[in-house]
Amino acid sequence: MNPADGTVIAQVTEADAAQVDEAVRSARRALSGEWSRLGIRERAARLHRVADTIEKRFECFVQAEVADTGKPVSLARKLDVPRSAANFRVFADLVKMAGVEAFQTESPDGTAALNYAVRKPLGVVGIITPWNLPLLLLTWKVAPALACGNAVVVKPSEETPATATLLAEAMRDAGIPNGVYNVVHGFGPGSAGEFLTRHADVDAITFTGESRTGAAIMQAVASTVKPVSFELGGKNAAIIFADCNFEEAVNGIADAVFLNTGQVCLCAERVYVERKIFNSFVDALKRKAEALIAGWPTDEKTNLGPLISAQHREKVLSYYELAREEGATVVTGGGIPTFADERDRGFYVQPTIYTGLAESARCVKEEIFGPVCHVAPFDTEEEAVSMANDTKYGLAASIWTSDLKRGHRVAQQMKVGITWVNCWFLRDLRTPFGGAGLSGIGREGGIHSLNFYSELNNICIRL
Ligand code: NAD
Ligand code: 6OD
Repeated sequence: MNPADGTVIAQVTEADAAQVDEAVRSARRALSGEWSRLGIRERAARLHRVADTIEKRFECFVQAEVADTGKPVSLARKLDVPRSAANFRVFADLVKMAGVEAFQTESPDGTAALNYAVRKPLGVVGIITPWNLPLLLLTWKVAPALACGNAVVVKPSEETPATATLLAEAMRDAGIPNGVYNVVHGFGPGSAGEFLTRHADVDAITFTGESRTGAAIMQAVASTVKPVSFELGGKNAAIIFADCNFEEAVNGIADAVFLNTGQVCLCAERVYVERKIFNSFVDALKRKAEALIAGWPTDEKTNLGPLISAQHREKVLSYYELAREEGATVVTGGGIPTFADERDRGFYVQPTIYTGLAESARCVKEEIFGPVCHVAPFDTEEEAVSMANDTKYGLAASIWTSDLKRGHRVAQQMKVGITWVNCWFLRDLRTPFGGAGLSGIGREGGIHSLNFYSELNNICIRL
């Protein structure tokens, strides 16, 4: 469905259990075919070719991403499609460079040995991904899984089926053997997602999505003891000190709150601002929110798209209502924009800023996943750290200050997987990525991805 006007774009076939099984068997077969005989260099070369193909068909991927999500075309061009090609390049290069551990062993009785580890594929990896950055998050997992020699069965979100399908064409064109990359479409519970997690011949599950879906998947994989990697939800904090570069901080927080209509797991929904600059910061952020252009996704000037679906809009609007009930002051937004054209049938909401909520309010505690934040003042560094850490989630934080000593000090106290200082969503794909608490299990990125997507076999040779 086109989130900008609610029209149906395409029909997608929902895979039943037999089709998921066929996909898993296809992946298993591929593991004993040509794919298993390629050396690392050739595997890496083919992943570079996948990246080349994405770049060659750049506009096709952009159009598919926009059709899937309703995000502004400028964002798909700047973020999603280039990052997807980069995911293949980075993991292709990394797998060629990655070493293994080796130890010279001396036992107390004088026996000497050499221990070294070799990296083997896990086998068939099930990959389940969400709708917010569908191509970016899918390739973030497919690329390292293939780099390590696995075959994959992917189950993209039911909201965003197009780019995963198009990627299959890129795989074929890049010479990835049949069966190495398999796509099944469908929903989660009682559908393709659950069939994949429960399949006895799937060796591992890597999942990005909501924390409670992570819990359901964990139960599903328990009986077959599959390794899991979970990248889950967040309720991320930003801390803005009075000594920050004001303009950079306002621009950075406007991105951190409103990018992709707030549908990025790393978005800041809790903004803590030192009291001395609180009023001026809220005013400046309000101006930023009100300057956003909620246009058609295909219009180059648009920088605020619709939410993904009617159902998700209901959820976000229920929090807008709850915020009022909880006593919030509405600085801006809080409703639905009107356009007097077809967009009135789409899933837009106004970018929204609240102040005045208690820290215990549900709107301050629960992930909303829309273009919305609550801004609260603080007086001391300790108070800011304590409020930022007062959450069951632990994905990301950002700190804004000119005092780098303070930047390090506060960053090191954040109970999260990633802390940015004077920036947000600035990525280096070699770094560990993941969350604490309800935000996930494990780390991906760089060597962490290679470690998850491979089985290490330690070999001990008596000398
Ligand atoms: P979701 O959990 O509803 O769905 C994600 C995927 O899981 C979809 O493909 C869905 O069909 C599938 N699924 C749902 N129930 C399932 C089940 N029981 N078994 C197997 N598969 C199942 O998430 P969403 O609404 O698509 O995405 C938004 C959420 O994802 C937010 O909470 C956001 O914070 C989170 N997210 C986290 C990260 C991260 O890196 N930590 C990144 C992006 C999104
Ligand atoms: O940048 C990444 O690698 C990543 N996994 C981003 C996640 C964004 C969440 O919506």
